[in-house]
Amino acid sequence: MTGTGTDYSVQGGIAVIRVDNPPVNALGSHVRLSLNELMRRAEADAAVRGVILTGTGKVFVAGADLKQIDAPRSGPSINDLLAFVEGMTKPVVAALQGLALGGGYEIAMGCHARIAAAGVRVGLPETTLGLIPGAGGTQRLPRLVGAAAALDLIASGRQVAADEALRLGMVDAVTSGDLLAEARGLLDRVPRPLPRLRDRTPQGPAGDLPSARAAFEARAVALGQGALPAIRAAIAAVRDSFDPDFDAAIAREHAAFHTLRTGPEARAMIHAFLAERASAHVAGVSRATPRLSVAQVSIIGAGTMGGGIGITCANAGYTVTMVETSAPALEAAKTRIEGVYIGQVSRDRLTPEAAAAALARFRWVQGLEAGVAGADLVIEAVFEDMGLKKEVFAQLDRLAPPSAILASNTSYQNIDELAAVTQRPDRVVGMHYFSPANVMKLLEIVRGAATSPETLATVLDLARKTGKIPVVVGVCYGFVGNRMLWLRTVQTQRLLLEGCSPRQVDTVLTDFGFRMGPCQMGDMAGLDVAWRLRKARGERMEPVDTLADAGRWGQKTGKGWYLYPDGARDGVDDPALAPVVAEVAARLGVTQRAVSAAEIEERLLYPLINEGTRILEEGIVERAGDIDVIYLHGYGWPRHRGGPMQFADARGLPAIVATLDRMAEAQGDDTLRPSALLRRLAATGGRLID
Ligand code: 3H9
Repeated sequence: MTGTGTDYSVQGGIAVIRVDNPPVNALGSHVRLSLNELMRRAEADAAVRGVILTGTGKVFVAGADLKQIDAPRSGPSINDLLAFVEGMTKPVVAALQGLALGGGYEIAMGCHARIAAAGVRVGLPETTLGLIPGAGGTQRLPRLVGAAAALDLIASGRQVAADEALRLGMVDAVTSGDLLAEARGLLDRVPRPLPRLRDRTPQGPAGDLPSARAAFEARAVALGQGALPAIRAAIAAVRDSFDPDFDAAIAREHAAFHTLRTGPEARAMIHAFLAERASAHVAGVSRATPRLSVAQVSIIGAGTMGGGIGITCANAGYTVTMVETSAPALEAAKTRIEGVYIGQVSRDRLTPEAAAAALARFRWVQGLEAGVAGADLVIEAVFEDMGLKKEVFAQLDRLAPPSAILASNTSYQNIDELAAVTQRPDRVVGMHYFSPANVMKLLEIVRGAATSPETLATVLDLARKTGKIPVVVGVCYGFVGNRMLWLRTVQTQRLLLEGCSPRQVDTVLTDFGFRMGPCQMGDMAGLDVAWRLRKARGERMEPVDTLADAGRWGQKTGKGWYLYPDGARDGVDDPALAPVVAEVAARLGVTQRAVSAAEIEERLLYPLINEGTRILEEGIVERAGDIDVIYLHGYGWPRHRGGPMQFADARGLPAIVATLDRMAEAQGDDTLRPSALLRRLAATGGRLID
């Protein structure tokens, strides 16, 4: 590779321009400037009769450089490049040797013809980042595949395999032979005058668009609020492709792209994309870190959580031993797990063969000794009780092969204390799955003080192989997600006491973009769960425990914060609830009042954010983005709001600090005071996200 991110060579009268900008050949400014220059060089070189544009590695070009998306631009743009290519006297063929996404596929559309290696995928995923294609994609794709199909591809952002791309007309040829040789052949066949998409009119009657538009707007709503501005802009831009003034439509597309790029949704969604990738980088772990080989996983405790973990492992090809203390418990687990597979087959999520193959990977064993013999990884998923967990860990250490990793699925407990009861603290780690474990993507991987890089690397690999999004966190009570969520729980209860209805509280969060609010979540999970734990500890939380006392446990008892007549899943408001809560408030001396939606939002989110900054301060996570990944994938934080840390930056740290101070005063609760980190960043104009 040269410093330009490109390579240029002339072979037999054909200039081959190769993008070579690892890791994904993104269109950084150096690549953009160099492509502009190299096309001009090829056009000017009398010895060149045609140009092949190709890439290096698995990716042709992954599109705009998202890490530079905010950098000021100078020099010719990709639109300038494509306008130049379309005006060239020599044919240019895009030879797609790997994925062509976003700006990458837009460049290919600006060439005179396109050929793809078999196995290549192409697509315009910009809407998934809150953007629209901004280098002519909304104008050229309708001319290639028709307006309705173009809108479908742009609004879904889906990647299209080579065969389908050929069928749709997105590429002119697909080859499993020598791509460059085939591209040369295609160059010779390009008709004269050179075909330019700008000269075509979009295929398909313009009249089709209104109905397509309605369908896409409906889809946009279903996708969530984050996608809406981008999808609406995409609909408008594709409609614009019927304007015969191509250059004017391109200019409008560019303006719309720019508006979205600098808007809140795209900023948040691009951050989410990059944070997900950044969280894969873990201090002390690299590709060179040795891995322990894992084929057999033993799961101790075959309850709902253990069963879910077993399913994810079996689906990924591991042999899974489910371990229980009694035969009936094992039998119940077996029935439950088989039920999950039957459900997946009946919903067409899995073929009967795949379900049978996964089930065949399970072994059902009673007792620890037989259960962990031969295990490479043991995941403990017993009742959340430290005494019990320590006992289990001490036994596991005696019984499991000395090389085996011992993981705990605890949601709260101290991994170092568990490691201390074993002779292999380097091989002890936390694997905090979220319920239901076979569905939820997030996995908090808890690194203890002694956890070795090999152990971490091994469980990280397993997590990815099982389709999880792992985030490494340090030891603290509740780790990252639950520790922060507790602050929201406290505020929810205080808001309810102060006179907010469950609906008011929930609506603020669903308007924010969450699928559910805290009361709806509580009703779903069961209000009795935490109530029982508190009772055992002699603690109380109001008003929720008054509801639990009265048997209002949520959906399972037909009433909780809401009523669920006839087993309904969506709760209806209960007029009898407010007086019950008002009585508790009066007993506790809490004055009820009208609380604004803005205050509810601040109280539900700012203390949680504040706790996130303490977690960051304590080094429990490596970077603020890791907290966001945890909230995006484990707690339903809407993607177009970036995650709690990105949201805090966007909202403005000084405003959050001032509000937290006010809240601490008003509630007489100094734990609500802003963290030192938050205060410092707010005072110095700093940000949580680098
Ligand atoms: C666009 O094109 C706008 C245009 O319409 C208009 C302007 C021309 N930029 O995902 P991975 C990094 S919008 C910068 O783990 P994989 C990533 O952060 C763009 N960096 O690999 C990571 O870095 P690190 C439309 C990027 O093999 C490394 O590459 N395009 C970009 O699993 C590896 O990433 C898209 O939305 C980027 N565009 O998957 C495509 N992409 O090593 C976005 C990745 O520091 N990209 N990185 O952690 C992808 O979907 C996947 O990365 C891809 C490879 C499928 C390409």
